[in-house]
Amino acid sequence: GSERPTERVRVDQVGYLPSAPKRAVVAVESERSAIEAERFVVRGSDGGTVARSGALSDPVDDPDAGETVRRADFSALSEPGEYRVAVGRGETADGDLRETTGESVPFRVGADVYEDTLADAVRLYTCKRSNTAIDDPVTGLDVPAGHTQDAEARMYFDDAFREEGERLDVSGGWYDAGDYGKYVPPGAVTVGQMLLAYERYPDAFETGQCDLPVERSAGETDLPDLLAEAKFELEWLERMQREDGAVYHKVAAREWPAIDEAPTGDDRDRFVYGLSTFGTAQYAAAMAMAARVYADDAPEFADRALENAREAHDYLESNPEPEFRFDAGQDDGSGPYRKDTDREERFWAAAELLKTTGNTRYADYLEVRFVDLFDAAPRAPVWTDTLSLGQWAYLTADAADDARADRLASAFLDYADDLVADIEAGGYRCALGTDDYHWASTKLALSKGGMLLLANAIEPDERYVAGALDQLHYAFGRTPTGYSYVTGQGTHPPRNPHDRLVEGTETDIPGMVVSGANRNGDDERLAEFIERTDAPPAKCYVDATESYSANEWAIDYTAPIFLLLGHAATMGD
Ligand code: 9MR
Repeated sequence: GSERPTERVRVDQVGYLPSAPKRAVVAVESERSAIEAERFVVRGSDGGTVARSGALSDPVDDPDAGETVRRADFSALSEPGEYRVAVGRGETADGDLRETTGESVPFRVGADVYEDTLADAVRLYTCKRSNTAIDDPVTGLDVPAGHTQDAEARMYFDDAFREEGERLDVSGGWYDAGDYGKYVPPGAVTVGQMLLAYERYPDAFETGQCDLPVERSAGETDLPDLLAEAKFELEWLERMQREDGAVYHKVAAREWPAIDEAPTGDDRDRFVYGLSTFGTAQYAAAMAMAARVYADDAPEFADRALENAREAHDYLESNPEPEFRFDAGQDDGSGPYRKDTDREERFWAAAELLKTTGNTRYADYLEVRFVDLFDAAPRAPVWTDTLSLGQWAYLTADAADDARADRLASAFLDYADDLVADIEAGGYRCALGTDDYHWASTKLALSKGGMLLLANAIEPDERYVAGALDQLHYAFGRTPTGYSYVTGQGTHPPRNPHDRLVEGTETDIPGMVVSGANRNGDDERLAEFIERTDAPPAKCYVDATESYSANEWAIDYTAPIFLLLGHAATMGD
């Protein structure tokens, strides 16, 4: 691992928008030490001029961080530039501190502060295209197409249509994470979150905004980069659909490649495994969204996507019981992504189809099968639970029942009000509760932030927007560890992500959101750290390659960032 950050004043290491609230957090007391700090100053990063100063807030206990913190509020600073926040005591004649006891890393204020991050996040997926030659001048990534064996992957088992051992072309799609597996649930949810961000903030996502390191195929050339990238995954998802509409679960080998194996070095046989109704439903939802989003720019593709969604939904209607088709040995070289219920996903699928087609048969299906879910409290979407994506689709559908849509809208506002209260009570303004510091906690914080923006679309409220931006600030380094949890962003990003492509090609790929603080220590390296340091939940993090439960990235960890960065782009205008 790398040296842990030592600054006691934590800021968003990327920066702040001129018009947005700006806060730094200083740990005045923690498990190991205390510092005296009453005032803050914001200095130009040249070290000289004082741009802003003031009193720190009263101390707040943040038990998840094991700290007492005070906050510096410098929201009124809107002049673009590079700054640091310093804290300490006393006041000199020119308004500076008499004694400085702590200082932040430098950060920027500017309308464009997150532009590069957004470009990094989009092109990251391109770099992660499987079976694709990538020659990228930006990252230096230069890999021939790996896993060409995906063009003739073997069916592991499928009693309905194919024989064991039969071949299927499942090339394309992104590698899931630090491994080379390709899985339907996180793939469909990631695409869903990208398309949702695009639908909310179409102007934030442009054609040519990130200089993609691949030749665009015909039909992709006029698409905004984000949509070109999502389409690449959607085309892989299509290949995973069976003739009867059901969707296979994943593509992987029977053993894990070593951590430093480059894609071309891994010539293990690849298999198509499993099938699930929850994954089939997530597929149907993503395809139904694609039918709307691509209708103008890629109409043929949009029509096909709708057909795919309908067929998947027909399968679900004729197979009402949840099914997770598991064959012995299928998890030997890949993650399980297992879920044994599928109600939230069926809800999402039918709601997206209703929104896209206006056909009330989908509304009827929801009424008959899932009426209780109209009144279930919204929850931040993740691959294990996409209910709120369905609720959002329903409440924004023209064909929705007005009374139900209104009730759902107020449920989103209730969710947002509760979350804002939690955010305001915590020292770091992080949306995570004590139990949320588990595997992929950063993703959850971002996803919760996105829920606030959906609420804001229902009823604009600056507290919602501020709370959403606070989750970006967390991801970009205003954290109890002092780390940014996104590669390439800020002064202290993860430098040793658990990632085979990075490790095997010795490149750095910016824009990867890593799992982050994980109190459960689900790998040996992290467990040892927690045991040795007795770290509080929000500090259970190591920047170490071996730690796959704290420092791995995944397609669905970065996905919720697009909604947040999309909104931020509209504020920078
Ligand atoms: O992101 C997944 C997390 O929610 C689960 O708790 C964890 C254990 O099953 O798996 C994570 O997903 C991994 C997947 O199974 C395989 N590819 C890497 C993913 C990120 O660690």
